[in-house]
Parts: sequence; structure tokens; C-alpha cells
Amino acid sequence: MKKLLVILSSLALCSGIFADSYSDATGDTFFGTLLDITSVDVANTANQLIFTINIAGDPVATDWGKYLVGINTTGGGDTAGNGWGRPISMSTGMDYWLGSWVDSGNGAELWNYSGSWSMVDATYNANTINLSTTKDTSSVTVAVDLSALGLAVGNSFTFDVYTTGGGGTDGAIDALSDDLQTIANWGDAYQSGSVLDSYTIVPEPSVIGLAALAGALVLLRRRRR
Ligand SMILES: [Ca+2]
Ligand SMILES: [Ca+2]
Repeated sequence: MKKLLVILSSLALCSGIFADSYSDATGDTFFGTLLDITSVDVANTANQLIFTINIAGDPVATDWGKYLVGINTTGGGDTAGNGWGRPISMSTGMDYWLGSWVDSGNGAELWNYSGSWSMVDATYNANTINLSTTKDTSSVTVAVDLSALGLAVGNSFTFDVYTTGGGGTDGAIDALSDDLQTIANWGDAYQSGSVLDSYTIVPEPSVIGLAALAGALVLLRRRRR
């Protein structure tokens, strides 16, 4: 019982957020490890949506990779392209394009589609939507305000995560939704299929809430005895 309390209390103190993890095959690209997605963790705080893109290679040692998220929040959307004009598309209709890079001090842009693509904001602009890109030796993390995507607690969206190169016509070297190799050459086109991962915005778990949960579990176990 004490152990349970200790574990729950530790959880309450240590974790501000919980992430959903989505796995991808490894070795499913024609190009090395730098652009090979192994999994993606998605989480949200009260204000932000956070994608942690885990990769087989090291984006600190080699930094020219680009890490992208296509997001379908609502009906409509672009079925033929994306905010960067890359040969990457989503058959279900892409509404937002979150494009990030980890060279030149890291950065990101958020684009929105409403009949045509326009850039919402960028790390190098006013950035009122609090875009950020960070990296370590095995992952790239991109965050943006939920409100910039029109999302709030309880809303769900589908998404795909892509890796690509520095060339303006480079395609999706890897895609989270696909365990098979996406393309055979840099400029080949790729379209995400109809079955995509989904995430639902959750209320931010508070320390008080988790402490209450721990208390409730203790009471429950006492009653069962
Ligand atoms: Ca992969
Ligand atoms: Ca893949």
C-alpha cells in the first residue's frame, strides 16, 4: 500500500503531462537512419500540443533533416499538397502543416489550408502561437499552441509525421503511418492513406487531481479488504 502511494505521489510530482506513443517500423527508408522515424509521442498541456519525433539517427550530429507533421482537424483540407509545396499529401485532407528544421538554430512554421495554403506564424516571426523546436541526440520535439490549430480539450484530430531533406522537392523519406518504405528516390511523391493515427486533447492532469486519485485508490483497496 505504501509502495502504491509512493508511486502515485511520485507520478503526481514528476509528470505534468502524459503522452500517447505511436510506433513506426525501423529500417523502412531508402536513406540511412537520420530520417528513420522509430516512434512519435504526442502530448498536450493546457495550452500546447507537443510532438516528440523519435528517430534512429542523431539530429545533433547531422542536422539537415526536416521533421514535419500533417494534421487533419476538420472536414475539407488539401488532398494534393502541403504548406511547403513538397511532394507529400494526405488523402483525407490536410488542414495544417507543421514544418520544422534543426539546423540554423532550429525553427518551425505553421501553415493552414483554406482553399490555399498560408503561413500562420513562424519561430522567426512574431510567433504569437509559441512555436518551438528542440532536439537531442535521438529526437526532435515540436510544440505549438492548441488554439493556433483550433483545438481544445475533447477535440480529436488525425495526423501523420514525415521526414524529409533540405531540397525543396524532397519527398517523405519516412512516414509514421506507414511501416513500409514510402518512396525509392528523393523527389518521389507520397500520399498518406486513409488510416491515420488519432489523438484527443486531454485536460491537463494536475498534481491535486493525481493526489486525489491516489487517495481514492487507497480507499478502494481498504474497502476491498
Ligand atoms: Ca521508420
Ligand atoms: Ca514509416
